[in-house]
This record gives sequence, structure tokens and C-alpha cells, in this order.
Amino acid sequence: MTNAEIAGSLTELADLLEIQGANPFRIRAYRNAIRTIQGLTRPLSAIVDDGEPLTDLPGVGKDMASHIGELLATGRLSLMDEVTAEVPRELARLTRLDGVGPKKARKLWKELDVVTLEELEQAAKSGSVAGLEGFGEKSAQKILRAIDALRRHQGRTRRRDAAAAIAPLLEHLASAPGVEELEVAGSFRRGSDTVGDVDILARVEGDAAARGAVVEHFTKGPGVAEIVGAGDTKGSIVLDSGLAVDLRVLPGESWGAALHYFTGSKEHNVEVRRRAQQQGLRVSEYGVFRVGDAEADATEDATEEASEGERIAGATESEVFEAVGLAWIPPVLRENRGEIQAAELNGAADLPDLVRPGDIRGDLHMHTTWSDGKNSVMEMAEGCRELGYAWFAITDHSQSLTVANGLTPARLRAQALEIAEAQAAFPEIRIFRGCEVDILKDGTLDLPDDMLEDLDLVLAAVHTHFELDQAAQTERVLKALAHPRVHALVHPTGRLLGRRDPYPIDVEAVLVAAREHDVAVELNANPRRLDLHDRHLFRARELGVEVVVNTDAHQVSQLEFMAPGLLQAQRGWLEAGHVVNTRETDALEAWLARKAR
Ligand code: DGT
Ligand code: CA
Ligand code: CA
Repeated sequence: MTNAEIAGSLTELADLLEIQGANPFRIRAYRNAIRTIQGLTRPLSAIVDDGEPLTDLPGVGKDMASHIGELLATGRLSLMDEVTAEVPRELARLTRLDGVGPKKARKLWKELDVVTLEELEQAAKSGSVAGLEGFGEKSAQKILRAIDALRRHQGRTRRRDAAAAIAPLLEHLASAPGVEELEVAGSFRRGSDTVGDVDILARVEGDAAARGAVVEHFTKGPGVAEIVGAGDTKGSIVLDSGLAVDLRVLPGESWGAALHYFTGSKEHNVEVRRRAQQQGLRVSEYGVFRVGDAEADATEDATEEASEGERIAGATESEVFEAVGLAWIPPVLRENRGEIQAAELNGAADLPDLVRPGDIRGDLHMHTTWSDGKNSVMEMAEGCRELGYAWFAITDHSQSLTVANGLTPARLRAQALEIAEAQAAFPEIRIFRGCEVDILKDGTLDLPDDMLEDLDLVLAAVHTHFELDQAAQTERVLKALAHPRVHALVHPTGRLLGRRDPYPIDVEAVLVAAREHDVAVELNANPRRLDLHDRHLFRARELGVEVVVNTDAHQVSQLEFMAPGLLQAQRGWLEAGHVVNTRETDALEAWLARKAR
């Protein structure tokens, strides 16, 4: 079991224990241990294999150590069986709804006998949730929206979770005899924020029997819960997590064509095929073929085995593109948003020179133990130095966000001393002093102007009043953008993938105002947010609005979120010049200073 899976099991257990009404100190101990596990850089299995006691880990007591040991040894938790004998396991699912924690789930269960999503929906619609102490009409409406969001996102998995889920399977596949090359295609390869299923391609030299053997090997992989189908060229399985995975096994001559076809998107493929037809060519998953005029019209079904026509390409993806007069198009762009026109070779291809990890000089959004982060200023500085950054900013929450221990002006001033100490300890990296300031309900900022003027960087954020209608929410944000000290609007739509829809807001109006007031918009790189959406990033580029890609790290290990963020930035066609945090220190200082008094 991976650390993430162990943390997932223990979280479910902690939720169920809390719903059951267990001692709050015990629950807190569980959650502390879970946070430790989430922040580990070494696998727990390796720690155990090396004979190191798990109780050496911060927050991990004897109880927790034995749970982890049991999970590693058996994949199960006997305590879970005991708890679920009393508390229906379905209840833990309710806590995945935005606005429903274990305490509320317990209340719904005890007072309204609600266990399933359907029962909760009924209760919310009938008014019984609104009548419950501690809930009210607003919270009933919020629950209905959350159920709706969960349903609509059901069946899609965040890309990062999918990557973790398929890693052992890919390793297993790589060891199958005859496998020469492996590639994950589909929306995963295109870098989508979420994936419906995972499409793996394997290049196998040999006959049908050799290919069938690879499919069989695949179905016996780690974490396979169900085999949906298995033949000579294709296998389909479902993993324990519920994620569906398809494998297609291919010979070398059609590898490139299959890679192109199964990478998609469907819209991109349709456009490439249409283009090819105009040139008297047929593109399918098997290759690119020259066809006679009579045949050119009858090529709708790309899955049909191509037996006629002269094969002119198929082994590599670049030769497939070249055969239809196109430069190779990076998978992140294959959404039929103009990439095919931009790749035309006879128009001198002008595909964007996409921003790359090596372009990034720093991160302008992260938290510390001063608010709701898990690491100190010094530890975050160490983490940023490890990444080779030239600069970074500390941006804890402001006072009104009490749930996140937001900073009053006095505490913000006290924090300056600690930042100065860290700066002295790390002279090679420039540390900026910022704050993630709440935008209050009326659009004013949560700190007095003299305090804002004292900071190097001001990030403005909506964390409350998601219920405002679109006009009011937009007006609120536009007012904040007009404040002369604001550098960037962070997580601009508030979405949480699979959990919470964006709050109603006119993104176009926000982008236009950001341009007008010379404010950057954030691409929040946390894989649960990835906010802004790639289409909005594309629009920001068109309008000339600057984008800053930030991790919003709440612990050192989350500084790695820059990678998923950049993938999404690429999907928005962003080049280094569009992204604020590709700037060298001097240029960034000037960028910050332009908003100074
Ligand atoms: P997903 O799984 O919903 O996140 O999205 P994809 O893009 O991975 O879609 P999927 O798994 O249904 O199919 C993988 C690729 O196969 C898709 O991106 C393009 C190709 N493909 C599937 N069906 C069709 C089709 O009907 N026509 C064309 N041209 N391509 C298709
Ligand atoms: Ca797929
Ligand atoms: Ca698929």
C-alpha cells in the first residue's frame, strides 16, 4: 500500500470514529498522524522494512503504528470492521460533500436517520435538514448543490490521483515479456485536470499469442479489482479505487498512429481526419493510407481494419503528423482549439513555445504554521532552496479567516521578524513578505491600507459568501481588483475538483478588469483546485492578462504542485512570457514595486 492509500484508509476510519462519537482527543491524534503520513517523502513500507519504529514519526503513537503495520501486512483494518458494525460505512461518503463534516454527518444520521446520498437529498428537499439545529435553509441549499456537484463529477478522477493509482500497474506491465514501449494515452496524456478512464498502450513485437500474453499479464496486475474483458489486442480492468483502465497492445508499424488516435481528443482527431481526407489520405489507429477517390468518402469508421491503400506512415507520431502536413503537436494542445491551424507546415508552423518547469524562478503563494500551514517559514525557505528557486513569497491568511488562524496586523508584523531571520539564513534566495488577504463580502480587503502598504505582495482571495449571485460576486471581486495594492487574484473561481463547483462569477468581466487594473490572475496549482480552468487561461492570454502559477503549499512537500500547475498552464497555451513567476529576481522586484505606494 502506498502512503496515500494508507492515509486514505485512516481518514475513512477517523471519519467513521468521529461519526460514532469517539473521544475528540483520539480523533485529533488520528488526524495529526494522517497529516504526518501525507507529508512523508519516504514510503512507510520502506521505513518498516528498514526496521525503524513507526512511533518515531511525529504524532504516530502505538495505536496508529499498529494500524499502519496491519494495513501494510494485510491491506485491511480490523478496527474498521468493528466500527462499521455500528456505523454504516456509507456515512463516511457524506463527509466528502462540501460543508458536511463528521459532526454534521452524525447529526443527520442520529436525528434524521440519513445514511445515503439519496436520503440526504430527500431530507434537504423536504425541509427537514433546514429544521435541524445547526443547519438552517442556507446549509440545506449548500448540501443540495454539493450533492449535485458530486454526482456530476462522479466517474472522473483527478489526474494526480490517477497517476498514483496506475504507477504500480505500469511497473508491473513494464516487466511483461515482449513489452518494448509503454505510453499512457487519452486525456491523461493530454494533461487534463481529471480523467474518465486511463488508456495504456503497449508496443509488443511478436505474434498474437505474445500480445495476448501481455494482456493476460495486465489483468493479473496489482490492485486489479475486476476484469472487464481480455483478448489478444485489448484488456479492460477496474482498479480497487474504481478507476477503469484499458490496455491496447500494438505492433511497431502502427504504434505512432495508435498513439495519436488514442491520445485524442476526439475533437482533435476528427479535425485531423477531415484534413487528411481533403488530401486523399485516410488516418486511422492503424496508420496513414493513400486512398483512391472512390474510397475517400467511405472512411467514417476508423476502427475498421485498414487493408487497402498504400501505407505512408504509422510507426511514429511525428511521421503521422508530417504525412498530413503538420508539425508534431504537443498532447496538451490537442483539443481542437486552433492547434491544427497553428501546426500547418506550409504556413510556417507557429505553435506556442510552452512554459516549462525549467522556466520557473519562484512561487508567490504558500502558508506556514503562522496560519494553517504545517511547516515553519524556515522550513519553507529550505524547501524552496532545494527546488533551486531564486525567490519566493510567504503569504499566510488574513485575520477574518479565523478557521485558518488568519493573521491580525500585529501578528503579521511579528511574522516580519521571522521572515527577516529566514532571509539572513538563506541569503541566496530572496524572500518576499506577502499575505493572502480575504476579500470581504462588500469587496473591501481584510487588512487596513497601511498594513497592505507595508507588505511586498498582496494576494486577494474569496473564501466566504460563495452563495452570492453572479452579479454580486463579480462586483465584489471587481472592487478588490481595483484596490491599488493588489498584485494578484488567487484561485479566482473557488472550484474544488469533484467536490465544489466554481461560485457563480463572470470570469470574462474579471479578466477584463484584471487587465485594466494591471492585476495578475493565479493558476492555483493544487491538484484539487487547478483554478483557473485551461479555457480561462487561454482567454487570459488572448486578453493580455498576466498569469502567476502558484502552489498554495501548506507544507513543504506541496511545493511540488508546481508540476501539475504547469501542465495546466500549457493546456492554456501559456508561454514563459505570459507567466509572472518565470521572471528573474530584479524583474520580479520591479513587478512587485509597481504596486507600491
Ligand atoms: P476521458 O477518458 O473521458 O477522460 O477522455 P479521453 O479523451 O481519454 O477519451 P476516451 O478514453 O473515451 O478515448 C481515448 C481516445 O480515443 C480519445 O481521446 C480519442 C479516441 N477516441 C475514442 N473514441 C473516439 C471516436 O469516436 N472518434 C475518434 N476520432 N476518436 C475517438
Ligand atoms: Ca480515457
Ligand atoms: Ca478509454
